[in-house]
Amino acid sequence: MTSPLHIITTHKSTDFDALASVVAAGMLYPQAVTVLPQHQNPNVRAFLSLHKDLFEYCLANDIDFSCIDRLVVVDTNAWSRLDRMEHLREKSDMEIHVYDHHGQQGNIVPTRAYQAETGANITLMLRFLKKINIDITPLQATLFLTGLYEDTGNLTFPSTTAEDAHAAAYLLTQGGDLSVLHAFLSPIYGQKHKETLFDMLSKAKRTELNGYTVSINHITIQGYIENLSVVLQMYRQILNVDVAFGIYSLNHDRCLIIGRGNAEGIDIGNIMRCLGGGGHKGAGSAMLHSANPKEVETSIRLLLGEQHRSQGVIQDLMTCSVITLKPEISMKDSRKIMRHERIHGAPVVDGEQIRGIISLRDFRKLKRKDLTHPVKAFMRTRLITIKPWRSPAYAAQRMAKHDVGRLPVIDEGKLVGIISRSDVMNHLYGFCPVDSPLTKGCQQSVSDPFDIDISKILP
Ligand SMILES: [Mn+2]
Repeated sequence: MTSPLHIITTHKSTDFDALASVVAAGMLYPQAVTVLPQHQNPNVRAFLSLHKDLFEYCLANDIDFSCIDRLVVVDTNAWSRLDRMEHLREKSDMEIHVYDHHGQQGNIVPTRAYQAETGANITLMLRFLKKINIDITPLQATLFLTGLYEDTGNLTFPSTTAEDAHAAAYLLTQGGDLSVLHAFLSPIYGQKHKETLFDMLSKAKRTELNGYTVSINHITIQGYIENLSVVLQMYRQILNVDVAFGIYSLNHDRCLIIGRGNAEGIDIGNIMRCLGGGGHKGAGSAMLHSANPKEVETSIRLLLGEQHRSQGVIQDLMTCSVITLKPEISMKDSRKIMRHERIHGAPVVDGEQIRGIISLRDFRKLKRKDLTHPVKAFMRTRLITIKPWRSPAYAAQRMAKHDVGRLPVIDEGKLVGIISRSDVMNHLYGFCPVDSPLTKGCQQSVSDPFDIDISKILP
């Protein structure tokens, strides 16, 4: 009779975060056997072959599945991401413990779930290691730090949390070695990678979508190349776009899609999940069978558009009832109106046509005698406007670039609203909800710190 068996496993294409999590789980479950997927990322494989004697593990084929009574899964919560574990799916006399940082999108039904949306899974594992006061060796600290840095892009991906940064600090105090880490994190980049990159660059297209720069590239790969994500990452950096997608046609009618990005409003992992893959906010991939690359590109564009809309558009943030001024009104009267309406600026409108914009800032250059002159003599006529379907991030970019505090919102040539710097900031930093009276009610918020106090100019 064989004794009951506890096993620990993780996802296919094992990366450093997954390997680190497996090792950490081994410390939490000292009786358990580690089962690694057959296929690991190349740099993880290099690490394992160098540290062979230090990590004991086996492959799924070596295991007698009938006697497993506890399965510990780390860094994923989907059966399809595990290597040859299908037999366990229907097993009823088995506990499942899941430690995962991928949000809710899995189909493993755990007996115990330990989930948190941390940038790296190892950060979550460390919570439990700290609780039971286990000592971490410098080697373990280095491996954990490698996983942490890989999954958070050296703590720069938008998914990075404060807990990740604390975990990094903790691992450094435990002897995590940054030079060892860099040796393993520096990507494997060979002749084939270089050719693929050059091929992609030669047909690179850069488009703008909802204020973000996007590049979607399709190429056919001959033979087998590991780690195409390295190529795509370089491609994104060289093109200097917010998001890049590589659609790679592979052998056997397969199509690999990789996405990389660093944009507040775009969740690459979400897009990949819609395509049947997975990932994080800044990075993700999907493997499709018999897909048409053109259609994949269309789907990506549609998903980007949808995501953008769910993030909020200017239309939802703008003030619709715009207080406008006539070109002939005197500066003195315009000031009275602005003071009465508690606004810092207003578009100058002639019929349906917007002619200019006047703000408190324009009063700075006034002399007392100028107050009787019409607004049109002092308004700014170089108009910086925005379309209602644009993103708040785009509005922020535009305001910063042109140094203006408000943008008239123009649709089909007509003024339909106005958006102020504080509306955008409130939205981006979540000071208050989109439809709160604070953001919705006031045209060009009164608390705009960049504008001047009118009482200082005029009595
Ligand atoms: Mn991970």
